[in-house]
Amino acid sequence: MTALVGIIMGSTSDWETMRFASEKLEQLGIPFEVEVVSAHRTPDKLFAYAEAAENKGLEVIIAGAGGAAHLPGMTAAKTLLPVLGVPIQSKALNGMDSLLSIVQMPAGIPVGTLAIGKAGAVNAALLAAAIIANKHTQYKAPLNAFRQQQSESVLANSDPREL
Ligand code: RP5
Repeated sequence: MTALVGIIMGSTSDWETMRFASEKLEQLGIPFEVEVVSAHRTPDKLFAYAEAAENKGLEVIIAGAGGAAHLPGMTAAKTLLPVLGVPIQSKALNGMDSLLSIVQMPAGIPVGTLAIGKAGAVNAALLAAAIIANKHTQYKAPLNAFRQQQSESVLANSDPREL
């Protein structure tokens, strides 16, 4: 099945966060691909990836990076596909560096920036799914089922002392 979502990240060390995006897309049955692409260490690969993305069938790119996190912004600069940025929780500055370098894009090249860390990775997958479900409506049912299951689980555990 052709991948609809591309999950890219600046380093293999980002996988411990980005795997949550991959797990969520898998749960929803949305085809995706995963690749390490570094804005700084492999800049030519980044350009090639972003330029080829649309033609190979990708519809959304999720880009996770930490520190001087230029991957989402540079990817967005080289493709018209929507790019969702996930700031990795860096060790030195706890992800504030990642967040600010992803979110503060200049007007003209948008990156949809999610929360730092796991929540951002999960929500990037859910947002990608919502975007894709506008055209591929078969993905609305799993998205709805996820929301319903999430509500039921919260309602079923309303007394935290019982956990
Ligand atoms: C960024 O530098 C990566 O996205 C990663 O979050 C960070 C550190 O990379 P490693 O030194 O762990 O490879 O480019």
